[in-house]
Amino acid sequence: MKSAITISLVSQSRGGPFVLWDDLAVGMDLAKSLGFDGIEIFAPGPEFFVEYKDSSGNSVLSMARERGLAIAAIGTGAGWVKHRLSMADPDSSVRRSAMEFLEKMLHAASELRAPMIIGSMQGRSSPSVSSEQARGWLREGLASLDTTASKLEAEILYEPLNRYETDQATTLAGGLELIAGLQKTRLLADWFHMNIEETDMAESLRQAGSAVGHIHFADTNRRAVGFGHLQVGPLIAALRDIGYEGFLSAEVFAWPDSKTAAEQTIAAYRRWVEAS
Ligand code: LER
Ligand code: MN
Repeated sequence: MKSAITISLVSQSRGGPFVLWDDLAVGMDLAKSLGFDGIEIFAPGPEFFVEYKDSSGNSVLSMARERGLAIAAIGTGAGWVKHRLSMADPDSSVRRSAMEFLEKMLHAASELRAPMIIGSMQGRSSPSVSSEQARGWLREGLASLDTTASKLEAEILYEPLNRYETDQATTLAGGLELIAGLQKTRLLADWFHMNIEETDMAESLRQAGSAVGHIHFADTNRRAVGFGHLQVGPLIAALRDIGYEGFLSAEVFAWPDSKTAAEQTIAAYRRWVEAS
C-alpha cells in the first residue's frame, strides 16, 4: 500500500475535506518532507493541467517527478462545485457539458498517469428525474468514459457517496452493480462515506475485492485517521486479504490545521500499514 494526501486548488471548495490548499509546489514539498508517496489533486478543470507552470516553468507532472511523488488521483468535483455540472442533470445540455468536462479531465489524468475520480459529478435524483433515470444516465456516462479510458490506457475510479450527497450508489455493493462489465473502472472506497452507509466496512471491502482501486483514508468525523473512533485494524486486514496495493489517500479536513492533519495521517499510515 502507498500513502497520499489531498490538495485542493479550487477556491469554491474552501472549508471542504482537503488537507492542503492553494499552492501546489508548497503542498508537494510538505507531502515529500513528511514522506508521503503521492499527492491527490483536486483541480479547477482540465485546462489547469495544460496551463499550470511553477516559477521555474515546470508542468504538474515534472513537479511531481522532480520530488519523487506519484500523482495518486485527479478529482473532478470542481465540475460540480464550480460549474454545477452533473451527469444526472435534467437538462441534456448540462449532461453533455458534464461529459465534455469529464472526457477532457480523463485525457489530462492519463497524461499524468493518474486515475480520474467520479464522485460529486455523478449527481442524484430530483423532483424531475427518477432515481432509475438518474442511475441510467450515470451508467451510460460511465460506460462511455470507460471506452475512452480503454483507448487512452487510463483508469476511472467511481466513488459511492453517503445518502446526503447522492442516491446513485451509497455502498460499495451498489457501486459494484453500477460498474459491472466495465474494463477500466474500479471503486473508490471513502471510509467517511462507508462509515455512514456500510453495515460492516471490512466485509464490504472483502466483497468488493479486486474492484477496490483507491481509498479515501478518513476517520469517522472526516478528520485525519486517529482523530475519530474508526476501528482501523480490521480495515487494513481486509485490504491485505484482497491484495490491495493502491493508495490510502487522506481526504480529510485540515483540522486543526493542514500540517497537523498531514502529520497525523502519515503517523496513522506508519502505525497501521508499515509497523503492523
Ligand atoms: C465527496 O464527499 C467526496 O468524498 C469526494 O471524494 C468526491 O469527489
Ligand atoms: Mn471521497
